[in-house]
Amino acid sequence: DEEASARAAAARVDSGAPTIFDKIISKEIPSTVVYEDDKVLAFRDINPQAPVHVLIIPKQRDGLTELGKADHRHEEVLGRLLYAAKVVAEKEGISEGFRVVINNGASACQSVYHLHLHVLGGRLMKWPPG
Ligand code: DGP
Repeated sequence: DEEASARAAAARVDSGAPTIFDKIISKEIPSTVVYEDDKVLAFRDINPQAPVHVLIIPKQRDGLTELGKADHRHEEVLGRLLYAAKVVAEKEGISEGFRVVINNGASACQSVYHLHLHVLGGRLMKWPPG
């Protein structure tokens, strides 16, 4: 109904509140980790949109609720995230064709406000995306 969809939309706005990804980082919520180092964690998306669908997140959110909030201090971790996407693609055997996506903000369907890259592959990735 209308109230439920208004609530859902409000929940998709960047409030700066902790997200479920904190509990994934702390392992309070289980996830299937495919790559991890000191700065980033990569795990399988719970709702995969392709045969391979991995999320890559900074272990320290540090204000990076969304890409649009990035500051110069985030440049290093942004590079680490993108490089991790390449490493994950290799590990998953999709180096030949894969897609990296960042949904930024409610109108781009961002639902978790802890910056994350989607790495998608294992099928033909059509263009343009929806
Ligand atoms: P986005 O819409 O770009 O904010 O993507 C958020 C993604 O996070 C979405 O594809 C589903 C995924 N997700 C949400 N909650 C969980 C969870 O608890 N575990 C895992 N593995 N993925 C989750």
